[in-house]
Amino acid sequence: MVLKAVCVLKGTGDVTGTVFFEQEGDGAPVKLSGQIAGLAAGEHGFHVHVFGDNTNGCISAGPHFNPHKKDHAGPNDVDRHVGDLGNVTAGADKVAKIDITDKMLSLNGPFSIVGRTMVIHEKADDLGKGGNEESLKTGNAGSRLACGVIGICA
Ligand SMILES: *[C@@H]1O[C@H](CO)[C@@H](O)[C@H](O)[C@H]1NC(C)=O
Ligand SMILES: [Cu+2]
Ligand SMILES: [Zn+2]
Repeated sequence: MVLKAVCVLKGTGDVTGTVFFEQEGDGAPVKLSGQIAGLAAGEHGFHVHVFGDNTNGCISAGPHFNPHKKDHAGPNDVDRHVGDLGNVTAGADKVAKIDITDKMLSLNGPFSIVGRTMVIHEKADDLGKGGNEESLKTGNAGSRLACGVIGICA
């Protein structure tokens, strides 16, 4: 059973972050905490992408983690990508505090996010409500500012 995981996010610019994950057991919600710094003030899309591959930077992480073949949506939608966590909001200090509890993510079982990549984006995620095709894939969240692989920790 994996109870704790961590992700250190880095990119080609100033954005850096650390996200901690905790799950009390398989089937329990996952609690995310931590912070991401160096962001423009405002909302930034935040997702789990399918591959734990950063060989060519964050682009190698591939699309959103979507094992159930759904359209992109928001974290409170029943039909969504497993990786859809919506937005985090940076303040005037350029820091976004992460405090998310998610019922669809898991650190265990066949749809575990361990070994996949967290990505923080340039723009706000429109949660699939943008009215165009890209909205149903990426939420129009723009480029990938920083990313990191989710790893097991003590
Ligand atoms: C971004 O996601 C957050 C969290 O799900 C949501 O509250 C907010 O409305 C979203 N922003 C946009 C522009 O859709
Ligand atoms: Cu993303
Ligand atoms: Zn998505």
